[in-house]
Amino acid sequence: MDEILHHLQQAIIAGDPDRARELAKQALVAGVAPLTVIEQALTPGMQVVGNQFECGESFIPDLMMAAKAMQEAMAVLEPALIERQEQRQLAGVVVIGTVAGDIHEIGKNLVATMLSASGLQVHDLGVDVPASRFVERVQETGADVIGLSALLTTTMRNQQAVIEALQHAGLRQRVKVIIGGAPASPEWAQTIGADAYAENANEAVGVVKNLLGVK
Ligand code: B12
Repeated sequence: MDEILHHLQQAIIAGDPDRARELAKQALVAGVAPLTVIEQALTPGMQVVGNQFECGESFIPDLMMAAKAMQEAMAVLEPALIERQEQRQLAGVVVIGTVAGDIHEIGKNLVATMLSASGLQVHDLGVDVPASRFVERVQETGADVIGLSALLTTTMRNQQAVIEALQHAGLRQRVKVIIGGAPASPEWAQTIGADAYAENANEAVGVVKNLLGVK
């Protein structure tokens, strides 16, 4: 099992989507829990690539290939994650997306997957989502919670723009707002009037359930 996870982590670092997909399948066949695969192979693999990028040891095409490899592995793991929770009743409705101007999606996808896996109905709006689109989807779905991801210091202010748009639409009291992404913080959440912040996908599940008052 450890060997498969090690090879999978290496496939993420090497940006090899085919191998990542195959190794994710092998891990499931070997009986490894999908969450363990994510936490012990995919996330640390992406962290290595991120560190290499920050040190100038890898470049944007390398990042994109690593991201593609992670997404291929996630496509294998996601149904298994959700299947494990399929008997549970939906505990609430979440609208999630990456804010305008920002195309980072890996972390947001992970949060969306974990929330689905924990029994919530999740509407993922994708990346580069304008504030008006968040408002529309909250109206259409009657969402209880809205999740706003931002990975850039230049786009984190668009988390605030969404909160303002909700206020203008008279929806702010009806929906809880949780923010996340590398530059976000509990202090930033407080500054912009969000209800909560979570540092990672695991924490997000607990925080969202707390906001909804469910166990
Ligand atoms: C992969 C990556 C890319 C990929 C994205 C591919 C994709 N499909 O998503 C590509 C190559 C496209 C890219 C592009 C760019 N990137 Co980039 N990228 C990264 C990198 C290396 C990793 C991000 C990642 O996926 N991490 C893995 C995931 C699992 O972690 P995560 O995103 O942090 O998410 C977790 C938490 O933050 C949290 N979370 C995330 N969202 C949410 C939402 C909610 C509601 C909650 C509760 C929690 C939560 O939970 C997640 C899971 O645990 C980071 C560096 C880093 N170490 O973070 C730079 C980084 C974010 N990028 C950066 C930059 C500058 C760019 C570019 C501007 C580069 C350029 N010059 O073109 C462009 C921006 C394009 C745009 N308009 O968005 C900078 C940002 C600097 C800053 N302070 O603003 C970083 C920090 C790198 C650096 N040090 O310079 N990037």
